[in-house]
Amino acid sequence: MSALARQTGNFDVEAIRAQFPVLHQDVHGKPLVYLDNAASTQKPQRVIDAVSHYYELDNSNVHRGVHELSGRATDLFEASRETVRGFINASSTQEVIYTRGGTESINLVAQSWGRTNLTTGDEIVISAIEHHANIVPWQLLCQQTGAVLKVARMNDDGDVPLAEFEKLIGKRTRLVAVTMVSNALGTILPVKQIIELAHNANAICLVDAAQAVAHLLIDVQALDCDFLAFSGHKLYSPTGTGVLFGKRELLDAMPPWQAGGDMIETVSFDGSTWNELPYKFEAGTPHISGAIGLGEGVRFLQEIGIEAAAAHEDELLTAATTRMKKIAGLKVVGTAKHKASVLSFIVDGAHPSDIGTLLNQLGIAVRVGHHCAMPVMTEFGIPGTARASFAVYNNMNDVDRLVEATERVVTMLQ
Ligand code: 7TS
Repeated sequence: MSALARQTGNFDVEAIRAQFPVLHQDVHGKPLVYLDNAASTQKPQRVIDAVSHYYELDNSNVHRGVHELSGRATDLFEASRETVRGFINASSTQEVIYTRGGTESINLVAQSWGRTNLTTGDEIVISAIEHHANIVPWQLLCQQTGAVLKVARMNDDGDVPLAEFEKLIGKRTRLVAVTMVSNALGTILPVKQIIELAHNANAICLVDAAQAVAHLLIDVQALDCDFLAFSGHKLYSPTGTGVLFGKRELLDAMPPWQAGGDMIETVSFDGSTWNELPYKFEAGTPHISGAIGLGEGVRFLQEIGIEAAAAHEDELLTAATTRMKKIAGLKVVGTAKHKASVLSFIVDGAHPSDIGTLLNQLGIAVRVGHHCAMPVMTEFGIPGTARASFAVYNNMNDVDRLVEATERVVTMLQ
């Protein structure tokens, strides 16, 4: 029995691959190796089917109709919310708000909670390895409120030691906003301890789980996070979908941030009152087919088991890292002890975009550039990296192809 089979029971990567139609195609005459999963994962047939089934048979607006189709659409839409609730172990579906994605979830908190609660001199603490989506909304909020942004520094491994947060979190801290997994480096941050530090200082904590949600078990009650944000499209689900989890007492006290249909209880020209949670934060017709697809994407991953998926991805990441490090002139960027899914690298004398372009010619999809984490690149003094990132359907053949192709590309570029 292989090490993987021992670890993960009956995990069968080939059976999983078979569920992803997009993987079975040639690119530039070579079978596609898709390693751009940190940007967006592919979708299994059952997610595609759930979306088309809705359009073929149930298409209608939600929450508004007494007719059959609207009832079915609403049931499917709300069943997905319940699936997501269970997946992150929120205590109620009222704490699960549908958004357009992780970016929108973070902006919602910045604009609704932030503008209501922050004032001049209050501090927001983030880490040096955040995606722009967990930097720029706080910069805007600081401009709007006079709050101050503090950044916990990273070390040469691309890790952010807890001591860096301890240094910064204090009396003036009102919010700590951190990623659970860095998209550029793969670093896993100890969010549970960071949340504890925030709470000890009477601050709240938002976790950006965009990169974590497909790779790490998330239990919002065990973590005790106040907000948690993620996107559906990195979770085997449609683009344009996302979730904001928020603790009920916080959400209850927050004003709506977008206004229109569905989010109201009553409207008159003298004023309006708000709908109950989560609808207070879901103005307008939502992405119904997307939410239905999101529920199916979550069920897909739940059936595999996130621990089994993570063990498989770790095995691929470890094998790929060990072998890539042996290529002369290649340097892995991001060498933290705890990592998930992401292998970022640079090659002496070669620009990352040339590496990506040549790998593409060999049928291999990786991402190149700053990965919307420009401060990370600045800190390392590099323009960007080439980034391979693994999902549950990648296999050892993908690792072999990546390593062989990179060896070839490096020879060509040096
Ligand atoms: N936070 C992290 C850690 C991310 O990796 C991303 C997207 C976001 C937030 C924003 O998610 P969105 O779905 O709203 O765009 N990261 C990437 C990436 O690494 N390559 O493309 C998108």
